[in-house]
Amino acid sequence: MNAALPGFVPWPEEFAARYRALGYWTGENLYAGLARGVREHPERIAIVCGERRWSYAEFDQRARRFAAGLHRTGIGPRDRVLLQLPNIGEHYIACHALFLLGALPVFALPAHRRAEIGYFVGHAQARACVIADRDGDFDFRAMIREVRAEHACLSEVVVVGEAEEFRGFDGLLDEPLAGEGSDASEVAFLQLSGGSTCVPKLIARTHDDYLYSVRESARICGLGGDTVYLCALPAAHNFPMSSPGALGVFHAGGCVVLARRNDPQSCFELIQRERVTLTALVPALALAWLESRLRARYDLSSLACVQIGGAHLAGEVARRVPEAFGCRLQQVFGMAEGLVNYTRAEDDAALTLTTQGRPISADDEIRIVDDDDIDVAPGEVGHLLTRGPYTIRGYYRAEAHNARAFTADGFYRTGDRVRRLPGGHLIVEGRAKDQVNRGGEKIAAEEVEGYLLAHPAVFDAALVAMPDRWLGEKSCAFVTLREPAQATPRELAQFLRERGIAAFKVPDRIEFLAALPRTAVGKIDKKALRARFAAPSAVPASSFV
Ligand code: OOB
Repeated sequence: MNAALPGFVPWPEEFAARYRALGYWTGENLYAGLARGVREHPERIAIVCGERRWSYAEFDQRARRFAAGLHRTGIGPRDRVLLQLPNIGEHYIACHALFLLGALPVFALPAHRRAEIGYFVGHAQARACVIADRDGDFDFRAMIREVRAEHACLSEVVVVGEAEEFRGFDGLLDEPLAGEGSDASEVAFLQLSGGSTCVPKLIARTHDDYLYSVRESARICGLGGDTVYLCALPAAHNFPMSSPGALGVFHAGGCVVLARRNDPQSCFELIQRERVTLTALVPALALAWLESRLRARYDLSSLACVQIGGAHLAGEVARRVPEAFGCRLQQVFGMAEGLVNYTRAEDDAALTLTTQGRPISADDEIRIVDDDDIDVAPGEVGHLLTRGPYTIRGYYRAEAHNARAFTADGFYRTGDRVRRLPGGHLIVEGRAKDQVNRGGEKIAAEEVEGYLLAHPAVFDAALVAMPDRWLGEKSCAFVTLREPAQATPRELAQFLRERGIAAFKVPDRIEFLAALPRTAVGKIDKKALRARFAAPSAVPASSFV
């Protein structure tokens, strides 16, 4: 049993025993899928990245060689290693090398900047990081220099590309490390939560629990050796990683094709060239692909299924998918904290188009409750609470927050408002958490409000979602100033950028008000602020940043 990583909240022993007895937790670790691939079909292609094609045997060798190199620098079991890579093969090499070592990847997204990366490194006490040299004109090495100046724990920096004073990724490849990987009851990695609080939360997932969700996802989605999966979303996100994502594909012996960019042309080219059978999109991306006239110029007939999840999928967009792509639509409603729901191949059109699916596991416990945690009547809308064999029991090192985010008996408060059909399918009706879901990218309102409040001219700030045709939601900050005309929207946006936050968190619009509306108890009335968007003419266009 887990002499757990400090800060990890384990399942109570009776639950863990039950999940093992039921065969959910098998004791296999996340390296096992790759190890099996090498045994059973070493020559089969596992990863396509640009012109590079790696077989399972080559993938395994590279992961073992990288693990050996990392080991030589002193990285070992339970050490945290921040991973921030674009969609390139090195991402999977690094993460499997860490699984083999029993070290923990901390999965950052390429969009994250100094503020987020600094926080993750500090909170996880990361000893090393693996980054790319640059992305367009953004230099990750320069960012890491700044992060390192504040976090002495970060002793090793590995760079894919021009390493400058750091270690080069390829230079670290050494004689392959033997071994099978770590104890499956251990924490395997730290994933980021979309969050709704002032600081992002880290999610610790174990090999046992995660592999269960990967294995079942691969089965539910019908993956096999002939699956060719296009990874169009950022590879480190939970959806393209495990629902069923790349890990599901490796588990099933299929092939993952990495899309460096996810614009229609780049992806259509890859789908045609590699005969892609499956991909996962957020609704905003699905809409961009649907609207693209380039669609007719490519042979997309290999597609068997397009998965859509991560944010609300409008019914009219859902309806267009099967015909436009000549394939099945699968809705996915998941969360990095655990619970994942899928519509199934056997579901009729109505279920597929209008629901977000049903849970993976018979042991995913679902409660739908009112504001007082009382179960609502069947079919009514309420807050979704969940507990199960792959849903965390607490965030990593977040004791005070955990007391609010989980019930006393261990249910996770998802912050989503749902209703359930008699067959168990869930329909996401909205959310109670204070978050903006900007095309699948989650923005915690409190976090951005905190950045705004740090500006000397800002007296108060409230971030809310505003509807957007392409992204579903964009963010609008309503701000009151200490003195009128002390700052412009443009200056505030620039101020946020200079604080080093991900670009998607900078409000799409900043609006000045004389006072923020308040509820009877004196809280900022975000509902009233959101209602302003019902009459768009009420908001002057000059406030765009
Ligand atoms: C996925 O994971 P996260 O952690 O980025 O975000 C989770 C949240 C959910 O709590 C919900 O608010 C929203 O994203 N969400 C959806 C949705 N899928 C996720 N809202 C409406 N409809 C959907 N289909 O986003 C994620 C993780 C694994 C698989 C798929 C998505």
